[in-house]
Amino acid sequence: MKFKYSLLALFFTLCSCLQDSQHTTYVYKASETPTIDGLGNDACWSNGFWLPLEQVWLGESPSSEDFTGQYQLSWSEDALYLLVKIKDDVLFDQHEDPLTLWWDDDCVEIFIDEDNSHGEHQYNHNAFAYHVAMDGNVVDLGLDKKPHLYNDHVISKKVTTGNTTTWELSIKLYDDSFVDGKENTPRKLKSGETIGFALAYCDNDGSKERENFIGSEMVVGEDKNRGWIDAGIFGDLLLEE
Ligand SMILES: [Ca+2]
Ligand SMILES: [Ca+2]
Ligand SMILES: [Ca+2]
Ligand SMILES: [Ca+2]
Repeated sequence: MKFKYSLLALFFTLCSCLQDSQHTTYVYKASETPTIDGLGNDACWSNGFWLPLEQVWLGESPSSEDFTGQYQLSWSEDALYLLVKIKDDVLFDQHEDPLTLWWDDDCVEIFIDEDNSHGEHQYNHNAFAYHVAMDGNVVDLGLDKKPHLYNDHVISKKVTTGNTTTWELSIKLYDDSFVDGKENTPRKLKSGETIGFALAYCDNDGSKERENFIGSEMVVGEDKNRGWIDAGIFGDLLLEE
């Protein structure tokens, strides 16, 4: 009987290990604040250390002509910096209104849980899921369950050459005391802290709905489109000097 319980305990330990499989990324402080111009030629991007954006969250696995993605991260006291290089054969922005079906247009999606608390964040600000549209609008859901623009949270510029678009972004961190429609102060970033983070790209090349959703994190289980609800699937960013 005791053996049976030990096996059961082992099973649940393995399950929790699998659920807790988020990877840790060390992110180094920028010696100089990068200029957000989509060029990616700042000192903080010069080490060439690219991370893959390759986990299929929705749709079939895309061909290399259809989609490839990689990214770099850096930080300062004031913001997290992100350089994203996306190869996408067709850039598609079908909904001009940023608050209409924003996830069905080509967009970069940035998930931030500033205190890495994990947990549910669908209609609260325990974490944010910023959809950065082709025109730079930034959308997430508010406490009223409606989409809002958070354009001052994420500043972005992108440059497209052929099939490749380089997005350069700076992201301010707001904690869970954030109130929609009120004045809120972003918090400072500091060395040694851990931030919950994931990145994704919604790829649509002309369909009614997005064709692929490719994320940075491996999500266990059948339903991999959980980042907009569950901060537990995010990875860990460890900020270093
Ligand atoms: Ca730059
Ligand atoms: Ca594509
Ligand atoms: Ca949180
Ligand atoms: Ca596309």
